[in-house]
Amino acid sequence: MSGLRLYSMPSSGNSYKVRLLLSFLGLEYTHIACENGSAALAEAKASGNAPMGKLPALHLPDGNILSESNAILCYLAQGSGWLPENSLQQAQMLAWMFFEQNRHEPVIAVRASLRTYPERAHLATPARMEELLESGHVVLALMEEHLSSNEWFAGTQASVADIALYAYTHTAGSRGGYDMARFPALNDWLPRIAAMPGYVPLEAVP
Ligand SMILES: N[C@@H](CCC(=O)N[C@@H](CS)C(=O)NCC(=O)O)C(=O)O
Repeated sequence: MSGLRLYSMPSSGNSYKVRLLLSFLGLEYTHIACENGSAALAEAKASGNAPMGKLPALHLPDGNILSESNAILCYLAQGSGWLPENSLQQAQMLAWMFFEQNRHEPVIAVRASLRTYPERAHLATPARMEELLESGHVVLALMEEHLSSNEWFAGTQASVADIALYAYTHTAGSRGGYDMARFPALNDWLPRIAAMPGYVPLEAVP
């Protein structure tokens, strides 16, 4: 697969998921960086290069544009070991990816963004931050419970569910202020991902 163009936000976990899988797969692509609040982001939205108004957006060589990070992961992973072959494991993988979008990202990424982006600081009331802290610890505890008896989220090897969940979990302590010491199995899983060939950190933007 060549001729891929990725519109992505350097600081965003959703965009990082796609950059990480592209790197694991060894796929070349052109990267268009559109940081939060930048003119490049406004231009990407206005020009239709981010058709759903959000990043990441992956432009395929045939002109199709894919939105939604987890959908992009599933597309890119076709035919690779990052998608389990067995339909039960595929459903388990999707369950964790829906969990990531419905329960994890809206809490853990949101708390991190309230602490990171100055223009959002006025939304970080003590009550909201406390609520996001408590609900985030519940989400992380669910992951911890699974990882206490499983090496990966679905199947016997890493899948795109692991990438989806890794993106905002690996910075949950540093950016989100979560107490990661409570989650030993999570702390074992994070370096398993980072040790895989082709791994790139969030900050390594092409
Ligand atoms: N569910 C979407 C969420 C995408 C999303 O919220 N992207 C944010 C960055 S994390 C964005 O593009 N924000 C720019 C804006 O809203 O103006 C996905 O997983 O791709």
